[in-house]
Amino acid sequence: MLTLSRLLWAATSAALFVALPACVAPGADSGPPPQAIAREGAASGAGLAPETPIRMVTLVDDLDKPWGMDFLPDGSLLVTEKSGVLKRIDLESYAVTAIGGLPASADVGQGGLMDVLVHPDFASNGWVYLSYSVAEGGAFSTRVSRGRLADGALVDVEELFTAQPFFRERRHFGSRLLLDGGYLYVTVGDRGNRDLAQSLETHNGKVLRLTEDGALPPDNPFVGVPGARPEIWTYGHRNPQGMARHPVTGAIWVAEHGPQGGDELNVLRRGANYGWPLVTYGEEYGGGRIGEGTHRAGTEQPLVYWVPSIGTGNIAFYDGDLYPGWRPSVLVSGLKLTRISRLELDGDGVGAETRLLANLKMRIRDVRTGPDGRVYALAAGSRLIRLEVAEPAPTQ
Ligand SMILES: [Ca+2]
Repeated sequence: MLTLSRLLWAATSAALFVALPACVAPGADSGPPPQAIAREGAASGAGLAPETPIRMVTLVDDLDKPWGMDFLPDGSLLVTEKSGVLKRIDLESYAVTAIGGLPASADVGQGGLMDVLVHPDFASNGWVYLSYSVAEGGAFSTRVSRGRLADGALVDVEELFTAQPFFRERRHFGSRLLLDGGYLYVTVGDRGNRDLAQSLETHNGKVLRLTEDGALPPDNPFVGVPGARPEIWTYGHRNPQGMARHPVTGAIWVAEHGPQGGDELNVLRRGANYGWPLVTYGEEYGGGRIGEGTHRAGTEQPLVYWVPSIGTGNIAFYDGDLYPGWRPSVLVSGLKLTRISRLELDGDGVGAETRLLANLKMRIRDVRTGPDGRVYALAAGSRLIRLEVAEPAPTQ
């Protein structure tokens, strides 16, 4: 991964991007130093091939704080709005209709109606999964329910999971959903109680694994461990809000928000500890060390971390051929350094990074590859956008 061009590229800019080797063994406490350190360059970064010009097309511009989206088999799109509304967008006419029958969610702080996930067998079973915040006695938590979408409304709605315990804090709900191999993966943030990310007694700061019906898989790593929540798949996360399955390796990759600096991209390994708050590449807001550094025995190193933070939203893999010059990549949306970060896949890890849409100053919450092979994103708190190849200006 280390190339001269990357080192030259490193000479030019602002945000630090570090790719760590993908082969760090579970529990490794002192891996080799980062293989590549690149400062994200201006477009003129030395030695880099010119990036394919990409333009952004706004398809819908009046959404109300859209948070998550997923495609239906007919090519239309379901989009959540934080206030508790689920909308269906026809991607031919761009007509927007609200879906009825939603469970009540609590629009508080960073919480609300968050992710939506369409079952891979939706055509036969109709299941749509939702994650959202719920209130109970002035405290809040993250819940996952599903319902069948029929005639513009959810029916047969059932609660599958509620993270425990509830807290009055209104942040770090996590809430990204993924179905893979019949299992439902759910991210839950630390809820602002960072030490709980290291406690197996709560669901906070964890990635959880359930069956797609919400039951407990008997082969989860902490089943039978006294005091441990058996839904836990991995722990030591801060606020994971991006999750996708690698199309080649099948591994699940998760992006999580760091504190000040230290956003991470992690590759999930069953039962592993991702370190928060014992180890981090970030620091306290306003400065100040957190934990004991960047490495610790028994904790996983991130595949990638960002200093300063880009404010990671969702992630999506891309291995299509619609965008000339793109190699298979993972796309990471940014809420703070407003852009989409495209990291080329390199074996089990990543190579060069390219920033997309960085000049537009829009927060990007979710990014997905559509069934048409094009990249869609939720941007600027109101827009559904699509990335298209910019045609060269006609010459006279
Ligand atoms: Ca970590």
